[in-house]
Amino acid sequence: MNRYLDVKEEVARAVAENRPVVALESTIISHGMPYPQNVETALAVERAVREAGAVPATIAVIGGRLKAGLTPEEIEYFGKKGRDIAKASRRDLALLVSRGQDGATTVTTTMMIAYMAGIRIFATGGIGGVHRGAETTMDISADLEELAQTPVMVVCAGAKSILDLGLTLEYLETKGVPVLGYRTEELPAFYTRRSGFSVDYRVDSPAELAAAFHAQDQLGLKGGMLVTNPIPEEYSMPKEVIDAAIEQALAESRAQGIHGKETTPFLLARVAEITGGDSLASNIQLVLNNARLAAQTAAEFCIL
Ligand code: PSU
Ligand code: MN
Repeated sequence: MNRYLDVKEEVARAVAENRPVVALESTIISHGMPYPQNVETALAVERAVREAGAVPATIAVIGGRLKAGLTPEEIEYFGKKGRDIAKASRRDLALLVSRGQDGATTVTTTMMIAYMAGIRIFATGGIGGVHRGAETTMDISADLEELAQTPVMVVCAGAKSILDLGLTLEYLETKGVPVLGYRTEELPAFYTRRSGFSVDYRVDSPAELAAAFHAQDQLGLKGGMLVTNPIPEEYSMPKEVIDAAIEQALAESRAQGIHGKETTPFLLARVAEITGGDSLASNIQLVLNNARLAAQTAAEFCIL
């Protein structure tokens, strides 16, 4: 076991006994939603995982320790400190550890720490990807490279169209990452169920998802698998509303010269502010929906 890793007792026991565990990220808490809804959501997501029969393991870096499984007090701490906690991607881990600092884990570092802890299934809201204009900025999320190399299944609601979804799919294809649609042929776009882009495969049950991931493992293929689960119809947002908010946020980000690791949090926060409470309510519901699917899939994966 990695000497910098602390696996919460309940999580370690479940992993050792081959019971279902679902990893959850902490950037969504510190950078993805405002306080106190971020804490309420993180706790509700953990409850949803439990109700679906799995053990939740929210992942973060605290005082330079890699944590697989947080206490409610630690979740409160990450929510309250919000953007004062460093967003931790792969390139940040060594420095956070050597300096004994805190970090909110993105999809990338959550996958890494989950895998170190023996956790194979991870639920979140949306992944990072190829940004619009990446042909000049080269802004491509490390999440895509992590999906290419770390064998963890990521259950998400697609990606927000703050990204170039077409280029994101091309990148994943190049890297050999299967993109599955849960009960859909079309890639969902986070707040909306449709994007106009096709997924690689439609999959209709948690058992089928688990079987695909198991086969990938047995084949010795090293990378991850991306499961895209559309937001439930009743919580999805009108496409025009969300598109207009995204265009406005992108224009502001360009005007203010936002770049690097600030881009995604800036765009997420502005879209949430422009659309008010509506997008936050949708965001919460889609994460809960993903947590349930991940828990069901983890239960199926355990018995293979
Ligand atoms: N997209 C969302 N919500 C999020 C993120 C992305 O809709 O919370 C977060 C995730 O933690 C993701 C990270 O891993 O942003 C990607 O950041 P970047 O684009 O800087 O790699
Ligand atoms: Mn980036």
